[in-house]
Amino acid sequence: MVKMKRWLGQMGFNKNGGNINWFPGHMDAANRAIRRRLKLSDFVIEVRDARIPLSSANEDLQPMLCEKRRVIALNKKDLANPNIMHRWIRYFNSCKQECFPINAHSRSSVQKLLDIMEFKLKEVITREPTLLVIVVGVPNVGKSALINSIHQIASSRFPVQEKMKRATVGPLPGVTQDIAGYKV
Ligand SMILES: Nc1nc2c(ncn2[C@@H]2O[C@H](COP(=O)(O)OP(=O)(O)O)[C@@H](O)[C@H]2O)c(=O)[nH]1
Ligand SMILES: [Mg+2]
Repeated sequence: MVKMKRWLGQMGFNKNGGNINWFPGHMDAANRAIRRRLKLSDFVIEVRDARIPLSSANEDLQPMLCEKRRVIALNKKDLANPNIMHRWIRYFNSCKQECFPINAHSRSSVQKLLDIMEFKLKEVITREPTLLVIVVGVPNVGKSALINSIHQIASSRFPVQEKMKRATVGPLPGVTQDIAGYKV
């Protein structure tokens, strides 16, 4: 038993090496691909789960996300305990991190998030006709649901003839396995 413990202790359970490498290559490649796009983005909506706002963050991307104009969307607020969620909001405010609780299925809630984004980008909007907004987050936090709601709001304000490209929403993680672009 003692020998076993020592052996386990010697194994590096970290992504940078050790005998067991739990950080799969495809996750590393995805982070690199996201970083490349983050460089070009005008704004970031980082989606987290309102019930677990720290453990649903992608740690590796945080240093880069901190430098971007971003809002942390605390999604699935309908499933969160409102008292605890408000304590989290106070926590993020004390860290000077802008966060906003949303329900990706609710149009009014997503509209408020868009209003914040529009306000933060108002100076850029006057210069640039096209903006790149990145929606980023770990699997299953509701990125696709949010993108579809944004799409719906946009298409009702500015009706277009072309067919809308929808993001696939699913209850299990890993429904979307690529980085997709959506014109809004
Ligand atoms: N109750 C609730 N469910 C949500 C919300 N947003 C997304 N979901 C559900 O969470 C699951 C994952 O959503 P999805 O958009 O596919 O997550 P993604 O992997 O981040 O793209 C789906 O079953 C959605 O219907 C929300 O605000 N409230
Ligand atoms: Mg998805």
